[in-house]
This record gives sequence, structure tokens and C-alpha cells, in this order.
Amino acid sequence: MREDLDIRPVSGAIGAEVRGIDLSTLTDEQFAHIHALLLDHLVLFFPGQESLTPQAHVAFGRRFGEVEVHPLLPKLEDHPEVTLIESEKGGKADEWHIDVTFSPHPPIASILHLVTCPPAGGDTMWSNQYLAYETLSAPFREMLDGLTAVHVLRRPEVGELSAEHPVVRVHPVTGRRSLYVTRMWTSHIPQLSRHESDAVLQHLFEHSEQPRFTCRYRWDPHTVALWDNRATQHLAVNDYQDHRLGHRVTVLGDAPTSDVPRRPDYEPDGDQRYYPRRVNAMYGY
Ligand SMILES: O=C(O)CCC(=O)C(=O)O
Repeated sequence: MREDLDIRPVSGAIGAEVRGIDLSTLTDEQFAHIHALLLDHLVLFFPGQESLTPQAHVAFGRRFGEVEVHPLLPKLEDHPEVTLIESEKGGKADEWHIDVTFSPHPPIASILHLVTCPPAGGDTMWSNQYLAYETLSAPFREMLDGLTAVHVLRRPEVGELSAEHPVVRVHPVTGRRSLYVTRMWTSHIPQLSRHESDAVLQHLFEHSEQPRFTCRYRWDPHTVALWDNRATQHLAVNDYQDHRLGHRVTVLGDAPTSDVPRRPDYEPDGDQRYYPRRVNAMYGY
């Protein structure tokens, strides 16, 4: 029931903690309420979800859509849809990122159940990419609205995976525009010269990661975070040595869209073209 939920924003920009709900026994009405809260707050935290088994976790994800089997990261035995985010096995995603933007259909949402966390440290930060877009100047927004960016993952196991998406995407449910480039995966803007692309992306990365757009969440074991991957970025703070383990279920999405004319066929001439692509980080998030 709506009136049983205790909802507390965790910062002025993004995120709310939700108490009084058991994610393993959700009714349709409760799910609809959570979905509406997610669109408003972009990341929700649900403490005290000890009863969320891997099956219940996957079932919660399936309420939003088809769930992903991640191309790279380790999985829970018997539950390939549950990705393991484990500190000792490369699971320290300490660079700002949007999940899996190197795919043509990046996830719409991720659900992270923190099973074990260090006694101190290991917080996660999220940044509101609607605000990042809306706080740019109008002429700069107008230029970005017409551009695309290439997102690349290079790993020996999979070779190169890449996708091209609008620099500014329109959220399919809210209709709001958000900045959609990310330090971990975005390689270049093909319509700009190499120097322009590097300078614009560097500015956008720094702009979108500003503390004023973010929240920072201190975990307790069995807290679950649910975020909208279409309008946020996140980063796991790497300031701890102890064991940290999370189970993540990720919900697949559509191709990001933009409602303004793009310039897919325009490329700078010859030497002005972007070459070579920036080599990005090693993670598969
Ligand atoms: O470990 C965390 O807190 C965040 C993990 C992460 O970046 C991800 O699941 O994409």
C-alpha cells in the first residue's frame, strides 16, 4: 500500500531511500508505485532485503523487461542472469559509467543487491544526467542535440564491441533529455574533428560528474539499489580493502533515441577525422 512506504531523498539532486517494502513479495500495485518513484528519483535504495533470493531478484528484474546475461562478467552458479560484482575479481568500477553503452541496446535499469560490504568505505555514487544536460548553455545544448557518439569496449575475450548513440537521448517514458556520454566507454563524436571531439567530451565528462548532480550512498548488507540507466551515471568508490560482493540483475533496453535531427552522414574531411579511438578502461560494466 502506498501509505506504508517511507520515502526519503538522499540528496538534493538524485536518489531516495524506500523503507516498508519487501521486494520478494511485490504486488502489482507496489511495483507500479516503485516504477513511478524510479522515474522521479532515478535511483532507489531498499534497505533490509534479506529475503531477496536470486530467483526473487531475477523475478523483480523481469517486471521491468527482459533481463541480460552479461557478455563478460562472472555469474552466480545456476543463475546466469545474476552478475557477480566482487571486489577481488575486478568488481571495482571506480570510473564514472553508464552500464553497457557499447551495446546497441543498453540496459534500461540495473538492480544491485549488496550481499557483503566492508565495515567502512565501498560507497557508490550516482549522477543525474537530466540535470547535467539542463545546466549546459542553450547554444551548447543545441549543438549537442544534433550529434552522436561512439561507445567502445575492447577486451581480448570479446574483441571490440561498439555502438553509436545520440549524445543527448530522450527518455522514452518521461520525454526529458539527458546527457548520454560516459568516461568509461565513450570514444568519440564522429561528426567533429579529433581535437573538437576530445575537448567536447572532456568537458562533458567533467561537467556531468560534478558533485552538485550526485548522491553518495553508504551501504548496509542486503540493501538493494535500483537505478534508471537511461538518465544516470554511477561510480563505485574504491577506498577499501575488505571483501565486497554484490548481485546485479540488469534489464535490457531499446536503442536510445533523440527527437532532433542528427547528422549521421556528416564526417570531417581527411585528417580532421577522429583517429585513432581512445582506448578505454578494462571493465565490462
Ligand atoms: O559496485 C557498485 O557499487 C556499482 C557496480 C557497478 O558499477 C555496476 O553494477 O555497474
